[in-house]
Order: sequence, then C-alpha cells, then structure tokens
Amino acid sequence: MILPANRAIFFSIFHVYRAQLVRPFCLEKMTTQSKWKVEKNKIANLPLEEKRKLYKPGDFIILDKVDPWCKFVIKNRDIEMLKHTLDDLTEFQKIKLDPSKDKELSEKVSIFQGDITKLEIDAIVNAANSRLIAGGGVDGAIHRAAGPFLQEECNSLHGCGTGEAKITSGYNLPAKYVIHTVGPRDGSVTALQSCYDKSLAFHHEHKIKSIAFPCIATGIYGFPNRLAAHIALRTARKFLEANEEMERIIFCTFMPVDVDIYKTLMQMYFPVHGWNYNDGASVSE
Ligand code: AR6
Repeated sequence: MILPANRAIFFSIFHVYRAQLVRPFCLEKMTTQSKWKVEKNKIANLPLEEKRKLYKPGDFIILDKVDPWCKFVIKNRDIEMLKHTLDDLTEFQKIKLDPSKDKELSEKVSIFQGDITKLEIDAIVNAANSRLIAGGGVDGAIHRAAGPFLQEECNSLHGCGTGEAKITSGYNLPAKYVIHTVGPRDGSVTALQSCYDKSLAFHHEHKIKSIAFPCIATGIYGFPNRLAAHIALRTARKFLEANEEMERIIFCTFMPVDVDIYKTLMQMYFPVHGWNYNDGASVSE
C-alpha cells in the first residue's frame, strides 16, 4: 500500500516519466505531419520549370502530346476494323446521349497507352485500397513516382471507402493532384460508377481541367475489363455533356486487352463519323 505523502511523490515521478515517453512520439508525429504540408505548399507554388526538376529529366508527357480522340481516329484508321458485339450494344443503350455534342466531346477525350505517372496534367486517378496504404499495380507505381510524402498525406485521410474518392497533392509526380479511389472487389457496377463520379466531382473545387483514369478495379480486384470500360466511358460521356469546363478526360490503358476494348468502345460513346450505333450497325456476333 502507498502512503499519502509517498503517493504524491509516486504520481509526480510517474507523470514526468510518462511525459518523457509520450513527448518524443508526439513531436515526431507533428514533425512528420508538418513536413508533408510544407512540401505540399512548396510544390504548389513552384514555377513549372522548377517543378519539373522534381521528376526525372525529360520523363513526362504534356497534354498537347496526347492526341484527342478525334485526331487519334484519323491517324489510326485501322480501328474501324474493331467491331462491337451485341452485348456491347445492350450496355451502350443503357444511356441516352446528346448527339449534338458528339463533335465537341470527341476533342475532349483521349486514350493513352502507357504509364499514367508520366502525364503532366492536372490530376491522375489512383486505383487505391481502402486503407490508402501503397499497394501493387498502378497504386505502387504512383507512390514510387510521387515519393514518401504522398503516403504521409494519405495517412492523414483516415482511409477511403469503396466507391469513394479522396484527393492529395502529386508531390514529385508531373500531375498536380492524385485522386485516390477504391474500386469494388465484388463486381459492383454501382460502386465502380461511383469511383468515376466521385473522382470527377473534385474538378470544381480544385479547378481540374485535365484528368487521367487507369482501368480501375480491373487488375488485382478482378472486375471484368469490358464492363468496366462501358462504365468508365458512359460516366465520362454524361459528365462531359453536363460540365463544359472539363477540357480532357484521358483513359489510360496499360494492358493490351484494354487497349483493344477502349479502341472499340470509344467509337460508340464518342463517335467521330456520326455512326448510329442504335441501328445495330457494325455489330459482330
Ligand atoms: N499506369 C497505368 N495503369 C497501370 C499502371 C501504370 N503505371 N500499372 C498498372 N496499371 P490495379 P485494382 C493498370 O491492380 O484492380 C493495389 O494493390 C493495370 O494493368 O492497379 O483497382 C491497390 O493498393 C490495370 O489495368 O488496381 C489495391 O489493393 C489497372 O491499372 C488494389 O491493387 C488497375 O489495376 C486495387 O486493385
């Protein structure tokens, strides 16, 4: 048993000891937090030429070098050989398009074959996990190129639900922002559509005029590639019809299977020659 006088001494020693133990941890936490915030502000205010020194020299692609879809179609006439299927037609007919916008919108979308981390645009989207801890696939590539402060900022966001999206700085990436979204692991169409909707919804607050999407959920999470492309394309089409400020949505295709799917389906959702797919023209069984 501790006597009253000894008890006071015991507790004051205990408090001093506890403060010594806890303080370095708190300080450490504050220093780390403020480091990413300082870095984020610093990068946001760097002139472009200075910012470019952060990424590998010459290792970036500016928006002007990514052909808009209307130009891509003219340069790659062979894509007309890629025919959509009856299932594609059924999916496609789930939305009603405004054909008067076809020409304008075919200048606002692109397909880009390659590494999303190279794009010097306003925002790239990351196919993340719900803990926002760097994983494999495109997530790993983005974290490696952005540097460690990206993980530090992610740690402050308290995770991200399936179908939700959160935004961070791009740090050492050529892209200004990374939008982290978590695709479904159970094949949910609603959740995947929500990934695209919620990512695009950041455009207003952050003045995002150019954005690139990887094929969310089609890698490690196993969502069927073709259905995922329909969801991406119809969500983008509806968004662009309603939001004139967005200048470019880029679909980043990394796997050969997605390259072919997007080349086929873009011709339906962003027709350049005014083909009428609702008539069932150019269908392969
Ligand atoms: N640039 C563009 N696309 C890429 C790149 C790249 N550098 N690397 C891969 N892809 P995935 P998910 C493509 O697996 O299915 C992570 O561990 C890839 O070929 O990256 O949503 C997260 O932490 C595929 O077409 O994302 C989660 O745990 C697409 O990106 C989980 O994976 C998406 O594949 C998320 O799985």
